[in-house]
Amino acid sequence: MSSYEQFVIPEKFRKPEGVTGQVKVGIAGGAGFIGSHLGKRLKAAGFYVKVADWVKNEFMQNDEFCDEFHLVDCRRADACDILCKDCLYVLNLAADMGGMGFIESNQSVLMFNNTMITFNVLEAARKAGVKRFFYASSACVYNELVQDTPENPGLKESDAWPAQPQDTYGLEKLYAEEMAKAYQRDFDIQTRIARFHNVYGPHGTWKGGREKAPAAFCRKAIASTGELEMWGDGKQTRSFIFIEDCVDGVLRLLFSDLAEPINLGSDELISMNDFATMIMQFRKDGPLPIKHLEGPLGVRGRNSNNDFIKEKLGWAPSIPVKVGIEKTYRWIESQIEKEVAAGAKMTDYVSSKIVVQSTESLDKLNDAVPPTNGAYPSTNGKH
Ligand code: NAD
Ligand code: GDC
Repeated sequence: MSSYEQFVIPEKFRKPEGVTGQVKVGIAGGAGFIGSHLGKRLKAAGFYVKVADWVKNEFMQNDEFCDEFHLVDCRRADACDILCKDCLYVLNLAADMGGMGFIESNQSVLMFNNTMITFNVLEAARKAGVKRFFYASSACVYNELVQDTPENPGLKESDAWPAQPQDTYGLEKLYAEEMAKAYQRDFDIQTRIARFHNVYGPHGTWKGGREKAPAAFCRKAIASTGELEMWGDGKQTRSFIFIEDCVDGVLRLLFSDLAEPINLGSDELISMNDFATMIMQFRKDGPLPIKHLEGPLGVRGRNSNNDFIKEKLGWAPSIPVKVGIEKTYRWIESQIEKEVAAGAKMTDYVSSKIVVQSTESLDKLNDAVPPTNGAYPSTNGKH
């Protein structure tokens, strides 16, 4: 089955017996990249979408992806109660997250923040009587020892245990998976867990340090002139899933019977050198030489094994990376054009930053408003 055939949510979930009016769905982190795409899709399917996030979406008005927006901090139980009230389904997409320029240099703060979010959203969902719960896990849960060569044959779901994730980001995700599984065993709540493998597409973070390789390479390919900078020797490998496949997969999983964590990733393995060269084909004057720099590298090779998702859902992501990355490139090009017209310089975009850890978000835990000065750089200070 092609991923271009969008999943249609079965009527029994859109119009369940005994529910009058629109079914309410809550999305924690719903102003973020994946959350806002999901909100848009759920709204179009007829759901009433509630979003809780501590920032506003940078690229869309609230009414494009939700019916109700709560500017709140999901590390707080009271904020999660507001989100989950009257919802039949809740999706937790909130996390203090980013690519290699963020997760390796922010280990303590992100672990505290994400643990608080994990606890509070799930417990608020139980208290509110939510029936189905989705948790956004990550390929970062996998044991680093099975990712130490570029020729990764594909991580199977069982490779997560025995556990040795590389960073605290992955360890927290693994713990959160176990918490969601325990809630399902013990309480009247169905939990669904997907391990995302590097999701990319329009509206994703593309600058500031939290962006991942797809957006970073597009941005650099557009702005660079002599050489394109890259962390590492470029022989490290990954697979990348386009946002449309990701949204489709989340909905297929949420409304399925599959209660075990599954991979939601592409199995199209590519080296960073080949990926950057593919992206540079979109430049008017062709590819540039690559300049290899020291930087945070992550694992040596990571790929998704999709046997389990094919067996259980009869579907797997299939949008070729070349197709998705061109759409992403054109979108980033339009963002850069806008910023340059407003006074930015092309040279601002040729290097990637590493986000330095700050305790600002910890110090503001009990404040009514989220931190504003760069603890969450993707907002550009807008709240
Ligand atoms: P994102 O940063 O665009 O979205 C996360 C959202 O969570 C942001 O809007 C952010 O403001 C919000 N958030 C963070 N802390 C919050 C808090 N305390 N209270 C309220 N809102 C808060 O990232 P994304 O790419 O959309 O990722 C969504 C989820 O998927 C995250 O859980 C992430 O860890 C997971 N994931 C993403 C990828 C990927 O490649 N994008 C890969 C693996 C896992
Ligand atoms: O950041 P990322 O896409 O995350 O990096 C992929 C590879 O690209 C790394 O080896 C990195 O060093 C290299 N790279 C080279 N230049 C650059 O300018 C750059 N920016 C970035 N970001 N990378 C560059 C991610 C996690 C996510 C998420 C997914 C799940 O790890 O960071 O939070 O959970 O995994 O798959 P990646 O794929 O290592």
